[in-house]
Amino acid sequence: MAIDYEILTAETVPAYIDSNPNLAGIVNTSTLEVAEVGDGNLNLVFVCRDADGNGICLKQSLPYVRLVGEAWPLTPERVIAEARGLAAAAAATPHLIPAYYGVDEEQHVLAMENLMGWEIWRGKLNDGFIHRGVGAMVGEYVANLAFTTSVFALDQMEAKDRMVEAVNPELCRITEDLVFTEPYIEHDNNSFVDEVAPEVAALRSDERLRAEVGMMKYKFMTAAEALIHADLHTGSVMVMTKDDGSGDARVIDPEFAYYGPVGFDLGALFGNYLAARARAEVLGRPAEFKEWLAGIAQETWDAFEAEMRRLWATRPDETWTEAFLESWLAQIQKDAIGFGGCKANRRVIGLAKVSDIETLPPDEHIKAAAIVLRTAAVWIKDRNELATVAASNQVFDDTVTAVARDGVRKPDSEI
Ligand code: SR1
Ligand code: MG
Repeated sequence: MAIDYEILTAETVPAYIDSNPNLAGIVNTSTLEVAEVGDGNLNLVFVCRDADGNGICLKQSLPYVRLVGEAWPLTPERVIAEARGLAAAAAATPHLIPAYYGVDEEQHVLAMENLMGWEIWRGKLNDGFIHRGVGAMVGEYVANLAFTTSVFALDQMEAKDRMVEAVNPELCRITEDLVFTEPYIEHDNNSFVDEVAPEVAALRSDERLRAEVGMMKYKFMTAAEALIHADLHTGSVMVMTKDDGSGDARVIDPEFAYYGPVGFDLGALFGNYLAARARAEVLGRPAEFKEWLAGIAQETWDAFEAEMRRLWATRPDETWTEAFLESWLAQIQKDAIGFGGCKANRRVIGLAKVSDIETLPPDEHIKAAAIVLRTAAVWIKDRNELATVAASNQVFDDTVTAVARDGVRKPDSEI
């Protein structure tokens, strides 16, 4: 593959910073320590710290999917979508994202605060750490990003301009394929152990489920409600523990950002909470951790709803009435449950799995996979009847009970 821009390395980063006037004065490059820490699926990430303790983080888009290699080309222009997502969040919730230092569109590099001492939420959930308040913070982030970029807040012409400018087809196609299509068909990107195959077969032969997944995909592809993060899993949230013992959060990585359904961001969180809950269940984590985790989706929803109600009072256009808000919130909650199911299934069956499930010992892995897939299937099919996060949590509890009682599906089993 011919690459027409310089791919950074830990060795070349100091000179790159020196050559970029926008980055002058943030760190002392003569004492800079640089480490490439990208453990995501797409990019290079360099965390840098100088001898005085000042930091910067550079993220560079490769012209292909890092997880797969040059065989899967992908536009490095995605860095512009990420810059757009960061800028919108900086305007709406600056306290919930890293400080943003700008984008280099030629070298496809984004510069931001080095969140020193912060850690990826997924890893902390995997290890059984409680960060109280973080669920609410991500709900607050989703509401503010959604409201401030939607027709609820913007002039109708500006909203259309922003929607056009934020079209992100290559990244959306990844989600369309990996989340909504591939898990439900035979595809080379899928993989799962033999013991999970009967659970996957049950999903694939469920015509109603397939139709409802199609409805969710259709909404993802057509409902341009607001600028959404569009990849808001627990690996896109960094956390730390504050001095008072509560948690703090920063949302990162909005390179999939586009105008899409608001429920998709909440669903991404719900689907990943589901994976974390399944892990906690099969590992028999302490009750305090499991109880906190059991309440996290509700905490996120409650914060989202409260923030939307607060922001609603600022809307300039009285077309959007109080009664409209009630209907809209009810619809978003149903969408979030359905999208949550779609996001969970792909992480068990398709490409780009999650460590919550993948790092479990074999027997626990199989049980957790079954819990996730069965819960997710009900969320997708029955989202309109479930209607609330509380009801979706009950589906999880019932599924845990059923898997403990009956075991996982065997080939040709009737469960
Ligand atoms: C080929 S990219 C795989 C996944 O990584 C990103 O984090 C998104 O979740 C995407 O679906
Ligand atoms: Mg990402």
